[in-house]
Amino acid sequence: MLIDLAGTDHYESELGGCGAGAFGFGFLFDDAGNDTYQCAAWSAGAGLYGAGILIDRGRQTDTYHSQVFSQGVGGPRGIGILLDNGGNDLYRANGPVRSAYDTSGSFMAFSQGVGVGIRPYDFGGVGVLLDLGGDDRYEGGEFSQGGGYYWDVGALFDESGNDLYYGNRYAQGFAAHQAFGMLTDVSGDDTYWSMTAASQAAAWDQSIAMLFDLEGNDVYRGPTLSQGAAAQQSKAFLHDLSGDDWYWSSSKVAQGAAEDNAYHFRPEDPVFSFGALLDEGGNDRYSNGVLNNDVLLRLPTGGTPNGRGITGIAIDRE
Ligand SMILES: [Ca+2]
Ligand SMILES: [Ca+2]
Ligand SMILES: [Ca+2]
Ligand SMILES: [Ca+2]
Repeated sequence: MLIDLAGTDHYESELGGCGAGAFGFGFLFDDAGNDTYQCAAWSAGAGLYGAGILIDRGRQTDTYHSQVFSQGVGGPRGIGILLDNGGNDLYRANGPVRSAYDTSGSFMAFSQGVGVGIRPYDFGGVGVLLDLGGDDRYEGGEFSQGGGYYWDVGALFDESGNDLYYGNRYAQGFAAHQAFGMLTDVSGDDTYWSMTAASQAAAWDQSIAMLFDLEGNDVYRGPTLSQGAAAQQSKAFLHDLSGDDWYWSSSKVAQGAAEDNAYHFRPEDPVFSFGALLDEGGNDRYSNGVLNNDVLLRLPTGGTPNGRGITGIAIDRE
């Protein structure tokens, strides 16, 4: 355990640091100051076969720099929590660990409120990132910002402020392979920006993913399988409760959509996926043809194999 009560501090580590537990328990508490946490992997509130907790109680600006498996990550049978009490903070986990998909210019993160298992060897744990105030920047690579991968749970909760969420494949409320992931942002005018695939309430392979934004005029900019989109017997839900919002996607498989179900599809006992987007209030714009105070219901066309096709619902209420 490390407890620091004042001053502007700089914490630095490679593998396992800044409140990390591997086959054990690690705890870091910092009470005040503009702090920097430069801890590379399995760090900053990270647990695998154990628990790691990082609490920053001060309301000044803090900087969190990691590479992978950090900033509120629950690895196999682990619990990881990162709690920041306020301030305009920077969370970065975006390189240089190379992409899990060999995507040039993309990096593997598994960070910022993420549960991660070692598929198929062992299931994951619980990873949580809580930020209670300030205009924050979340910069993540693949698998970041409230999500689960392989039998686990991950969540990111941001209480207030005009925040920027930037991620890559599987980000901002995602779940893959029998997992649950959620991103909740209570207030502020927020920007959600993700690239490549599967973001902003995106679920894949018997998983559940959610994104809740309660207040503010928000911008959602996502790739394919995003903004309430599910595939392979999954469920996804994006719920924005107020504000003038803009939903943009590079794909039709977005904004209340579900696609392929080939993984576990049996014609005699078919199980499908479901994607939903619900926006309540405001003057909103959508790239996929949803109108204000209207419902866009998309159903599979006849004869598609494995229940494949863009299916889902988008509801806009004034
Ligand atoms: Ca903050
Ligand atoms: Ca916010
Ligand atoms: Ca909104
Ligand atoms: Ca709205």
